[in-house]
Amino acid sequence: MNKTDELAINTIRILVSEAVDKANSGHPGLPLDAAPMAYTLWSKHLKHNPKNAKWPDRDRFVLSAGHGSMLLYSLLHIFGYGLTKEDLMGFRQWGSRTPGHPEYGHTTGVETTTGPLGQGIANAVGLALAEAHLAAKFNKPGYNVVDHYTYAISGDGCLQEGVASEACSLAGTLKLGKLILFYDRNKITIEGDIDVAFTEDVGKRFEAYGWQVLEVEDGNTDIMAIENMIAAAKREKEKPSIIIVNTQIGYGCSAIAGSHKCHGSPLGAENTALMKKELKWDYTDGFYVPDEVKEEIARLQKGYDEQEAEWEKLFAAYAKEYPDMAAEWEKWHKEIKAEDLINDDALWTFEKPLASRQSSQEVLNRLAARLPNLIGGSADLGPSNLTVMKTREYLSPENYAGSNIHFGIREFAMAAMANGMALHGGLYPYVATFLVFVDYLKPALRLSALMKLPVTYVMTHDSIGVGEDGPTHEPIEQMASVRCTPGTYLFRPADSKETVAAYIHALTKKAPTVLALSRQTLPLYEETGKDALKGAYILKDSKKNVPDVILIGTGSEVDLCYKACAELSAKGIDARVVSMPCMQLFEEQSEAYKESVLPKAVKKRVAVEAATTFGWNKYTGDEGVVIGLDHFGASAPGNVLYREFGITLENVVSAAENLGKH
Ligand SMILES: Cc1ncc(C[n+]2csc(CCOP(=O)(O)OP(=O)(O)O)c2C)c(N)n1
Repeated sequence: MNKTDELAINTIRILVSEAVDKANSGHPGLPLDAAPMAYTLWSKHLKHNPKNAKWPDRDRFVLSAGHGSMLLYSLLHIFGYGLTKEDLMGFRQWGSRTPGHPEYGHTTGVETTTGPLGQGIANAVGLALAEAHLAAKFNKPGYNVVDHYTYAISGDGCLQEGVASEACSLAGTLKLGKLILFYDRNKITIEGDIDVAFTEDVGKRFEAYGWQVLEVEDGNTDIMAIENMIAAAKREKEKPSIIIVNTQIGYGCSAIAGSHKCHGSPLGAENTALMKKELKWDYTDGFYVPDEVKEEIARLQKGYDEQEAEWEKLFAAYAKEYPDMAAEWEKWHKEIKAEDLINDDALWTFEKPLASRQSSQEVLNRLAARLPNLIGGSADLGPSNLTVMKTREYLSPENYAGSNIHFGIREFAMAAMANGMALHGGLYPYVATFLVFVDYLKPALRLSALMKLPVTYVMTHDSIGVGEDGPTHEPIEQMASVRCTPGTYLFRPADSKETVAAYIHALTKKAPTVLALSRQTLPLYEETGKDALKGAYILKDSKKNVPDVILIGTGSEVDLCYKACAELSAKGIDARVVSMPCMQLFEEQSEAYKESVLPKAVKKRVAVEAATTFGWNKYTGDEGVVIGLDHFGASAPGNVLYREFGITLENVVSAAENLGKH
């Protein structure tokens, strides 16, 4: 091992153990053993520029084993991403830029939020897919303006997670040759040796997925082997590569090396001192980066500057020769403006009632004609979710320019990949499945929210209206669970125009949006429209200034409220109908607006939604009533289920009539 490389690797090891010791919390084990592979990658292969962390053609690096965050923070520190010694000293503390697990948007140079094991790998697959798609769209002979690799480091844990298997299987099928995964095989997880729960041959598994499998015998010291394997991975153009790097957890400190005890506990002053001695670390200052390492990084930085300048030159020549393409590039890399879509009348025009999944299909296709960077698909339910963009081709290894994606039946990976595609930049991804299966992808939806990514979740078959497929396919608690996820919006449109509003919101809010869409036909109301972008609004007002009763509905149940309003009127009860397609958005409106829609003085309120009543009390109060479903559904025609479970016009009318009588 070259002396400077060795010193840099040991610098990382010492920074890791000092920071974890200082925080008295964290995971030193994996960073100590993965320092050689990470430093070798960063110093010898990674195309990046610490001075411009957002350079579009940089290689992407994902630390999927997010608990090893100090490894990433140490790299960001020594490579000059602006993370200071003080930041490292504040590891895991309130307000620091070095939280327990890497957080996208919080720390410059962190490409994705990781920590929930396995998802980082799926993000990396999404990043690599985005690269392949953009390269196919934009590159011209002699002008590879999109040409970068995606690297990820995972441990044993990530590779035990199902989401990694789902994503890697698809990556093999899609032949994502520029995806390179390091498997830090230290054979230790929290409960001890992996043999107690993980004895499969990972290499053979990946071979079966269609990956190139490479191995480094001694990842603790053999930098040359690591470097050579990265080069071999880069040479393979068709298959993604996994580099199995055999390591010893906690390498560098003999007192703890190889033991699960160093996975997630500080080494402590004594062992850190021992490690310094064993690594011949003579410096007395804490959190110290030796001059030789600084000089080496300064030398590398020159190369980074040149690399980016070359790309800028290449892009300028490209823009000259292909001005239309350069203009297109600009368009793809700009945020979508809500106003442009809100004022686009053609987007809002519909002729006849449709199921909201059909409205969604129509809107998606109208948007596809306007937004070239929409990309997405379904987890094998395209014909049911109606999520195919008709004028676009399917993406395949033969045609990365396609933008309809067959995700296969892999909901979790689909959503985590969409996060990766959104993170890449240049693309607006959407994913689709049945609403009931939101549970299969929920952890990725949570990370879309945490990272504020505008991923669109098109979730159809939104209620017992599904009918004959029965309770396994009928969502009950799903909408409530999405609604209570911070930073996440659930839109349940009542008709086609509300579906337009839902899409506009989804594409222009820095957050994920779940569209809950019906299988069955919904009315097309005259009164619906742009007000849906306020989350809730008066669809049909009472004659009096202060209504006798307010009926609140979402999606298919707005129809019941609308009809009930007429019946109540005939009985002399003056009702207001409020359509509430998105609770979370309504919550963001001004107090005055909220009061104008739901005046506090009106206590007689009925909410109707064919799902759990959980959460509705907020809008109906102690004196109101919620008509919903606090049990599972059943297998029968949808209209029979609505009748049998009492979600009927008759019940809405009588609930409204009886309010205040008891
Ligand atoms: C989805 C998920 N489940 C559980 C955890 C808790 N957890 C954190 S690290 C870890 C073990 C990881 O083992 P490995 O990847 O081998 O890392 P190493 O022991 O080498 O640090 C577990 C179970 C998590 N972070 N994410």
